[in-house]
Amino acid sequence: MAKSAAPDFHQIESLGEDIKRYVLSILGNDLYPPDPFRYYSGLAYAIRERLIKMWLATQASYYDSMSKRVYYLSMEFLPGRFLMNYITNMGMEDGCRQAAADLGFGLDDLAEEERDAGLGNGGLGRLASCYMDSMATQRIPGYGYGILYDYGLFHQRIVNGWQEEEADNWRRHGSPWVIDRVEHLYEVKFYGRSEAYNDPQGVLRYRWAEADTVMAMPCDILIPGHGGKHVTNMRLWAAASSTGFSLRDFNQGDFLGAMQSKIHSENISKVLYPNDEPIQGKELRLRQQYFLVAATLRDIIRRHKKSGPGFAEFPDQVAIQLNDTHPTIAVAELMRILVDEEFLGWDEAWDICRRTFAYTNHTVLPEALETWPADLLGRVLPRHLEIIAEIDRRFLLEVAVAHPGDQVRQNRLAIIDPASRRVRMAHLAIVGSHKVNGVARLHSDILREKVFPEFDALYPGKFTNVTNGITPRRWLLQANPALSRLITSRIGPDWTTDLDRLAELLPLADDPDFRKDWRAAKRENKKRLARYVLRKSGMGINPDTLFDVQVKRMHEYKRQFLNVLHVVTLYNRLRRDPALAVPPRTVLIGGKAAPGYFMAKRIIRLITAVAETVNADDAVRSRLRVVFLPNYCVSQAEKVIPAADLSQQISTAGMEASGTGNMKFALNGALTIGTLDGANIEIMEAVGRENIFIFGLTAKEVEATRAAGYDPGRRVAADAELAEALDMIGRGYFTPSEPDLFTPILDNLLRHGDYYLVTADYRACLEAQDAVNALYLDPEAWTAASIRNTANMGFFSSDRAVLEYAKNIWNIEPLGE
Ligand code: DL6
Repeated sequence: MAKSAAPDFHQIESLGEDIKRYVLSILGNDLYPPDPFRYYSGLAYAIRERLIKMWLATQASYYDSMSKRVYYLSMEFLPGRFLMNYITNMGMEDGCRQAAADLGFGLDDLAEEERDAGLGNGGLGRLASCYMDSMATQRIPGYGYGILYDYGLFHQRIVNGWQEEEADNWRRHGSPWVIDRVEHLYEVKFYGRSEAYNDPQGVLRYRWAEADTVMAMPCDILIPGHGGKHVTNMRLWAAASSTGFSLRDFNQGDFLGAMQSKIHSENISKVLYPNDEPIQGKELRLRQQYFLVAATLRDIIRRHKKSGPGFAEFPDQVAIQLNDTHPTIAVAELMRILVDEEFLGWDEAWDICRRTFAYTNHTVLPEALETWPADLLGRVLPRHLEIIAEIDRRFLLEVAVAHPGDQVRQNRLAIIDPASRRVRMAHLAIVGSHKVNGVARLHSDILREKVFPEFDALYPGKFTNVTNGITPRRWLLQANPALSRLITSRIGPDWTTDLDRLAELLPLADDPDFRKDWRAAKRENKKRLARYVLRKSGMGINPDTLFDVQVKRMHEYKRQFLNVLHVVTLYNRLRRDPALAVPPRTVLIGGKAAPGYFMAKRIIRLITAVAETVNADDAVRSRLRVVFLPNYCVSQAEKVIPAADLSQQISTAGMEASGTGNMKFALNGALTIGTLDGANIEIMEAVGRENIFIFGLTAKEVEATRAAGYDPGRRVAADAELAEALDMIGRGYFTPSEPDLFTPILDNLLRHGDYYLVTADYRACLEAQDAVNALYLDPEAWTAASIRNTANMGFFSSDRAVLEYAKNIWNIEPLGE
């Protein structure tokens, strides 16, 4: 079906006219004066129109082929901007540039008008978006399912050096990419009670009585694969009140009362929860999770019934991937539907569930392993708590058979923790799935060996690994046109869908002309970033310095503080010896701290304070500059990553599940300075030990160091440079008017044991930075290493990752041409 549909989105000739038509007819605006936002919107609608036909053809091909489909359930997606991604994947860039120019605009300027869709916190949501791109490109029949939040992740401003949060009303001016499906509303229930009754045959059954209802409206965002022929979609749910508002209350003059239930319902999809917040116990979050799950399962079952087979075939037609524990209530919801509504027996229903679900774990941080108080869950979802209790009861019988008399083990493995009466969502996900995967080899090993060893023993073969990947379309082809052009000029264009082809660049690392061109591309990107920084912050940075970049969420385990200690040490060295033989450096740091994360916000303040001092010091300012990039987001990453020389991936080993920024940087030719954590290990193996700067304790050493009772004081006392840097921070050198500002950071380090082992890794980090300096002073050697990084990144394509999921977890074949 998809095969026969001609790619009529290539109608480039009419593009200019279409844009004008949309500005007039859809947006209801004048063509003059030519406003960039209107023309961006007009272009977006023109592109969307070209895509819709291909999407319909793709959907028809799913039905025709009766293929099994995967449903990727995620509370977060982080697509960023859509326009350039659509244009790139549809191969329409030249035509769009021309059409924009004919209308008096630069295409890049129009693209800048788009607001990021920031419906995720960071790595987990961005991964989901990369997987959507790869599923579409690799023709894996599937859909993403999530929530259409009105407000995405907050917008970060830096005011007097501090983070301030502003609401991200990303759809304030509408979004051309969101297609509302008002015709497919589903009802989602909450609260009420579970009621037992006898059916006409006298069988005891349960139903959900006296529930409140909220409507879920599907909103589709199309996802074109590379080449534009296979187009899939994310279906995001928006909440709507089931009743409009109470006319009776309104007529009696109680307008606010009349609106209240409507507001209460619509709140469900109002705002994305920032992670790192203590969300356990937040009822709205639980309601969001169930809202996503209930609406999605309704939609999946509707589609399944439409295509014919009964429930026995459900797992042969449907794979559901749980992106972290967030949608895990789906296990109980599918059981409820199958047992209470479709009247299947428990054992048959349970078998269907387990064969349908698979669960990806994205973190080993204990605070992120979700648990819900049983009484809260029982109040919001009364029947689900009963079902979970029954799953638990049967599961513990299994445990008892395997380990008779081991009550302690049973308590440890129980889904409902008998001591705290909390529902452990990870346990429910593991028990209810046929596969559980971590997201990098080390992470998967830690899950198996440390976090869930007893589950692994109970279910041999259930735990597996799929190392994360990133889409080369957005993260190289689109974000880095200069380098993409150069690569394509030497090895042709096929690397965009077959990233292993980048290995053909390897011999070119020895070619001085190619290295020169490579450096020119990097310099172009650095200039582009310098213009951006100037525009956003008024600060000039020099593209002829080493760009040392750390951009990611602010978290203690990611150790931005270690980066600061390096900066302060370098600053001290330069002040002591202005002729020091190190390359001039620009240190760029960006990332959002969760609004309630005190320590992360303080670290942002420390970075801005150090930046103010260093940048104002005439003695060093040509050798060292420090920039905090406000509001790190996907569209900013697209400018920052291609410009980086050095990528900082310095988390405490064992704590970063995978990281995906590390992959984006290396793909764009940055060299990594990092610890043996997450996917850094696999990156090191791919690019070669000599093309990466690895330092610090391994995960096993971290564990042993902590177990031995680490004493940071002794370490500091033995290291004069470390002591000096800490002393400066502690006595207010960078904030003379508020000398105690950073006491809490230092207390964490020196009085509370330095859990993240910053001081333990400090000296090794400095030595690795010395090696960075030495290599950077030899541009030919640095460039060769940079080329080898890019050339060896084939494995880290999200195409490889989704094909692994398809084969080993979903049991799905990609569709043919
Ligand atoms: O798997 C995607 C991404 C990893 O690359 C990061 O290492 C990991 O921190 C992140 N995990 C989360 C988990 N949040 N919660 N809960 O964002 O996933």
